[in-house]
Amino acid sequence: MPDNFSRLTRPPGNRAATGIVHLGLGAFYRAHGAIYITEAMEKSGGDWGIIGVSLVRPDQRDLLAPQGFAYTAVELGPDGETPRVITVINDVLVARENPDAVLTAMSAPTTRIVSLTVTEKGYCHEPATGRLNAGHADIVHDLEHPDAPRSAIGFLTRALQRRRDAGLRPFTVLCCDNLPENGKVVRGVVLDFARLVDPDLADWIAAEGAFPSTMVDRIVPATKPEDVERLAQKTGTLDLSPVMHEPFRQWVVEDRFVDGARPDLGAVGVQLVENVTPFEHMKLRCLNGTHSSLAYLGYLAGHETISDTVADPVFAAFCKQVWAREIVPGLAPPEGVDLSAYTAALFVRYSNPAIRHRTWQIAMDGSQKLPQRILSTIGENLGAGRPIASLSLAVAAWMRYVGAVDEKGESIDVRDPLAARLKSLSETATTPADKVAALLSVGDIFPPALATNETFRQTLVSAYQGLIERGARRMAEEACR
Ligand code: CS2
Repeated sequence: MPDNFSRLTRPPGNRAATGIVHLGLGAFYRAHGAIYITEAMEKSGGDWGIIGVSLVRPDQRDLLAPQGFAYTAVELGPDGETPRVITVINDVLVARENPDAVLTAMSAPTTRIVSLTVTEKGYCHEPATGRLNAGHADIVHDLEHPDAPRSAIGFLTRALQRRRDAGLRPFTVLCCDNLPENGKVVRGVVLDFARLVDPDLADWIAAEGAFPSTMVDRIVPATKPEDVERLAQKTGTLDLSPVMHEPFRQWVVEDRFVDGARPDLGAVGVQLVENVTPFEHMKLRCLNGTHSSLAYLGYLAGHETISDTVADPVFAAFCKQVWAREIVPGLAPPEGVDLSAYTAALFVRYSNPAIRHRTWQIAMDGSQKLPQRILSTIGENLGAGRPIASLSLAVAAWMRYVGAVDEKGESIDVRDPLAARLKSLSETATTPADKVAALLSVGDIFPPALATNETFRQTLVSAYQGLIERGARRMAEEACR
């Protein structure tokens, strides 16, 4: 690590008062929402400074505090890198260390929005149904310890309760995770949870709260030590927690905020709409659906990143034909959007060699991602008589991946809340047909109609068999015929 540079510090200047508490201060939010908010205040003012919250680990706070919570967002463009210092974060709290400080910030009268990027698994819901998983260890804990919650859902509900008890208006809950109808999902789990605590509270939240759905898009690969080093060489200043992102960005938000209180998002390119669902479907299925497909197949074929995977002509052709044959035909595009132009632009984004987005990173948490990214498309295609072979190959590749041994016989570091269960299901079964049947029985992932569909099962078995006998690359090639 470079040590001959001075550390980045917050540049002097006005600091906006806090109006937003953000749960889950990962690289994605710092490279997306935080930049839009910065620009909205530059354009139109407002007190929308952000208190970031890390739910568990202190790392982000420890890296950002000595920098006055300033950090660099580096745009990785075709013509090089453009760094920009972002100063919209006023403080970072670590919920596990001091849950009361987080609840206090969320309950402050000046806090009007609580936004979230806590990843798919952070909603403690059942991915197949979208309802609260009341048996989730963190939910059980939070019901017993309401003033020291662990889950985002426990924090949201307790803070809303404190606000109601203090006679304050609720904050708007702004979900920025890749879930379909993400506002509805978070509203549903908060109401399920609140009902277990106090039915009147649930009624108040249902009547007064706002949970607009959003579609978020920007490719943000994890920052690597060499990125930190390169940035320091370029700027002469050491930032230990920069974020790296592609030039493209999109944020589509339903314009339903409590009392209309929000930054001037429309002034900086955020699309404020009535209904975000068509945008979410398009993005989750076209982008995230192929991202996950390329992640499992590409990883098994030995490719380190998405750009490496699509530089391989077999996977480039595979990706394009999945869009054309299996994803786009079932989509109702948002008004004015040409889906073939949209997917062509996605392909250019995937190909950006400056973005070293690892297949292993995208492969994480597949149990939480498959339903909305891939399985919903397969289910609809089956109903409509459209093909499912290539997306089923991607599901079979996920099944092979969670068995935790790659094509060379080396072990895979599978990160997934269900990793242990999936591995043991896969190991206990012997034949491909048994492995497929065992994994299809995981009801948190596969809805019953899909798990019992004979066409789907048979397609998976032959894809799984093919992956073992001929490997991912050959199978992707055959899928294009
Ligand atoms: C990726 C997403 O890691 C993943 O699962 O598919 O983070 C993807 O890069 C973003 O959704 C792009 O907007």
